[in-house]
Amino acid sequence: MPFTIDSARNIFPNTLTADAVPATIARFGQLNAEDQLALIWFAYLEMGKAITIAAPGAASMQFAESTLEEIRKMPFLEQSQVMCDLANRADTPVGRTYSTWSANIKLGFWYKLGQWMEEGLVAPIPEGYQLSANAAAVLQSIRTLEPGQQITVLRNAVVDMGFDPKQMGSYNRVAEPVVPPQSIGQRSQVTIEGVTHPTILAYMNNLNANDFDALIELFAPDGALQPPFQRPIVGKEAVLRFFREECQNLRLIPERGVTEPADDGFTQVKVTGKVQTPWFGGGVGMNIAWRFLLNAEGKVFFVAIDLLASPKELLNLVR
Ligand code: 45D
Repeated sequence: MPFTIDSARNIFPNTLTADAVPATIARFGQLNAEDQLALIWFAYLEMGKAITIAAPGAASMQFAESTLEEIRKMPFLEQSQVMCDLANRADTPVGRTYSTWSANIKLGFWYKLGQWMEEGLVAPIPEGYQLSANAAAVLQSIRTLEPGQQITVLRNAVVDMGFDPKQMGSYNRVAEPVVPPQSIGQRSQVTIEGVTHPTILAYMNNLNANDFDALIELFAPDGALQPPFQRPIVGKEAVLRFFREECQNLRLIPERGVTEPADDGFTQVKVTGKVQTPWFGGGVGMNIAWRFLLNAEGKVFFVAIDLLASPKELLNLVR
């Protein structure tokens, strides 16, 4: 039977992903807005002791600047209301603007607000704020996660805020401009124990070099990419847009993998290794698997990127 995107999602079904991340996010989503904000604040403070955000430069802030200025000028009570409205996904002007932003701009916006909260320019979480029992339990589960999973929980919490974009009709998405790809002489070349397929090596090297135009040519026209805990993004145009909006300055450090024949002349390849985000640099290495299905022409028909349950999974290359 020929592969479909749906059947391709099941290659290497033994791969154990970090289910604690969506489970934690679901519990977080049940909390009231005040608890959500306070919880993130406490989690962020605690994590800040172990891992520092390398933020300056990770996002260009000019896109959120006018909204940030507007908030800075508000009295404390109004600032708190704006933050609660975002957590509540309320239909407000700020909530609508927020929804037009790429994930990176949303993160940069909260990063700035967090700094201002520390400096006393934006309403703090009230001193002595008592988390509800449920919120305290969610915070406790976040503490037990590994750093790569903790930063994914924080990221997903931020990305989910703001007014529901599906209810907004048509709007212009706001993302940072795409930086030019690294010059050929500067590029690093990965090596992967057990994998020599040129498409796989070129995938890693082009993504590391921000060369999205070369990267997308590795995909089949109907090819798909499935980011961690998301539905597949299908078709070259949509995948290219995702690369340009969400994938600048990632560092992929694949370590090992397996290559196996599949039906219809397809080839399945699983690679495991680390990925670093520009937000935390070398401070946090996420344990990642790439599950590729290449068509008979050697083009990417499907690739899933999974956040792994534990470092032990880096060695799990069985079918
Ligand atoms: O509410 O091969 C306050 C793909 C309190 C592409 C706050 C990939 C109040 C293909 C503290 C102010 C992309 C899929 C909030 C590979 C409050 C591919 C602020 C994978 C919110 C490999 C909170 C890439 C703040 C991966 C400032 C896996 C929180 C990338 C900041 C993963 C949190 C990147 C930050 C991750 C989190 C980045 C900066 C997980 C960043 C996380």
